[in-house]
Amino acid sequence: MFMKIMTTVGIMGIFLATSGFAQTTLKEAFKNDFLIGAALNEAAFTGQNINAVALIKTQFNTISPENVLKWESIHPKPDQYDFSAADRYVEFGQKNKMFIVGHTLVWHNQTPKWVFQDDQGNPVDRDTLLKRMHKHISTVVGRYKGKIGGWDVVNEALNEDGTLRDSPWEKIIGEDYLLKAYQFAHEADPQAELYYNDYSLENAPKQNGAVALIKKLQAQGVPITAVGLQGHYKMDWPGPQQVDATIQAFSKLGVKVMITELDLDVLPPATRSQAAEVSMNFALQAKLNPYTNGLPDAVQQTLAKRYADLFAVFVQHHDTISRVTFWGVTDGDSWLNNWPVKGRAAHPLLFNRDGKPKPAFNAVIQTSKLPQDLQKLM
Ligand code: 9MR
Repeated sequence: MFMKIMTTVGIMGIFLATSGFAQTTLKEAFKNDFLIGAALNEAAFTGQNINAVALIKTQFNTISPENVLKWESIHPKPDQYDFSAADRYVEFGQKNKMFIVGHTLVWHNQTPKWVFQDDQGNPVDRDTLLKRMHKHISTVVGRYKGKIGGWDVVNEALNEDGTLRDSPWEKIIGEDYLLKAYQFAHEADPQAELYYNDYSLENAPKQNGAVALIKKLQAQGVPITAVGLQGHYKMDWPGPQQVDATIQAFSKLGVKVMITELDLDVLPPATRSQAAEVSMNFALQAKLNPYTNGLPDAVQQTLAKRYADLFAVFVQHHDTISRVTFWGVTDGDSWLNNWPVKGRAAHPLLFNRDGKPKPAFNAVIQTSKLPQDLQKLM
């Protein structure tokens, strides 16, 4: 099956290269398969980054907020909400008729300490934290009711071994904090899609933990719409077959699968870990930062092939996959410029620092059914 897909991809590549159809856009190429999106930073959705805005409008039909809807941004103090940036993000999506994603309601990162503490700095009790969670979710989801189409309700609740992460949410409330978060979100906007979002769900232990978690939530009556595979991938991990098996494992639960934060790290690994754990930080060394003057052709081609292999799997599963979102618009925006080593030149996306499409862009377009449909017409 894989060989067949790969051969088709190759033939289509030649067809496109000679026909000039590679000039199509991502959202056009995949319009019959899934939504195509990008995570936006403030410079993008406020219009300050004019080049990014042009790219976003042309290429994408769904957006995610890279940081502005996180707890610390939107609710920095107990009685203080700041919706200024988030409102502009949502307005940008509405104005451009895009599917607007909310990221994220309940997470252990980018959540202020006060959420879990009383005035003396001691941990609050279960009831207090549940009340805070309820207030936060009903306020934020309520504000964007009917505008934000789907929410990453709980983000990264699992450890790499598939057990529940020992986060302050889990420690103070207990494991039903997840059930409560989904119930509160559903109550605040019954029409909104509800997602569980995490990284390295392609690895068996974590995947098994996630499958068990989703089944449990479903048994408790949570209308969970989709599982988000973040897709912070390496060049050698996960393999296309591993991604294929992961999509199937979640699809069997009757939920959609979304690729929510896609990027491919071409830089030399600073760690063997496959986790997108934001707390990791290693010292900058020249050997870890080889592409400061741009990506050499050979690496561009390897990146293009890797993207094509992954998209071939996504397209094959177009019935299950509802959205593929890149974590950033151009390479210059990517969080990978600062993680897990600060100050590197990262090249993980489809558009370079000048906003020009890389060879990976055409390789991705060529996996869509669009060229196949065109060929039928010839
Ligand atoms: O891209 C985000 C970066 O700007 C922030 O500094 C970082 C801090 O936690 O979060 C990044 O986004 C993360 C996302 O919210 C959840 N999955 C992992 C992403 C990359 O770290």
